[in-house]
Amino acid sequence: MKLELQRVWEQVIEGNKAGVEVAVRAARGAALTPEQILNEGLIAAMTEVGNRFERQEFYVPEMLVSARAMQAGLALLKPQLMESGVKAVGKVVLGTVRGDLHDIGKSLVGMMLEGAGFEVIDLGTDVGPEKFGEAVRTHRPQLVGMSALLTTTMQNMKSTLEALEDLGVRSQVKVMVGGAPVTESFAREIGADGFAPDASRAVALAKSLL
Ligand code: B1M
Repeated sequence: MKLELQRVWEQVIEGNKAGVEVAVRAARGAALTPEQILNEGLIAAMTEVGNRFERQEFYVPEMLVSARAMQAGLALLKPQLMESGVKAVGKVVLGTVRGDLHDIGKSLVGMMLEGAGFEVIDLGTDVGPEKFGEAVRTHRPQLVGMSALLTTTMQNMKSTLEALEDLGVRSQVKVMVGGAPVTESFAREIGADGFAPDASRAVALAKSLL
């Protein structure tokens, strides 16, 4: 791994927000692309944080400081990750499902969708089925995007889809799902219209669903 990327990786693991900012700027200065810094630096580090959590070398506070540090790096990359000057191609209501507080992946998906010209209404985290339904009625999007990071909360994607049916708005929108434990077959099983494993493929999927 390039030294600059190694530095980004280390600073996220250490949860050093200021250190991540310095390292991301240095990586940009060394002509590394935003995608390289994101995938091989920031995201790779969060994967390692998760592994350490599983091995009980890290606990929730360490995960949290690493997440904050990663978000600081992400904020610096945001302008470059977003393509500029693209007209609104569609509207997406996006959120992390009920019971789930993980927001980095969802925010990244939102950022990339905005960059590709979508208007994104980000409902945040811990979004219940009724709130998704209400947002569809109010904002009339073409797409609904749900994110889940826990095997327990991914089940709430199904209840959200059911709520959209009950409210009579399911046929008005295409629903896409994603998040670490979510798979293509799970998406099919619950009746979603599509699944994407990462943010750039979420953009491609959103475009194809329109
Ligand atoms: Co949590 N956590 N966490 N955590 N956390 C995981 C998810 C875990 C895998 C860690 C582990 O054990 N290895 C594990 C889940 C196990 C499981 O369910 N099988 C776990 C656990 C157990 C927990 C708690 C229960 C811990 C506890 O309290 N005992 C707790 C739950 C809280 C809750 O939500 N109710 C918890 C808490 C937290 C923090 C709050 C400390 C923090 C989140 C902070 C925040 O988001 N602001 C946190 C973190 C940081 C993680 C890890 C380390 C990193 C997640 C992350 O941000 N990844 C994570 C381990 C891991 O994933 N390796 C872990 C980077 C991000 C860019 O990737 O979110 O996957 P990701 O998003 C990707 C794709 O999935 C996809 O695109 C994104 C970009 O490529 N994608 C979509 C995501 N959403 C999409 C939507 C789409 C399409 C694609 O369409 C709409």
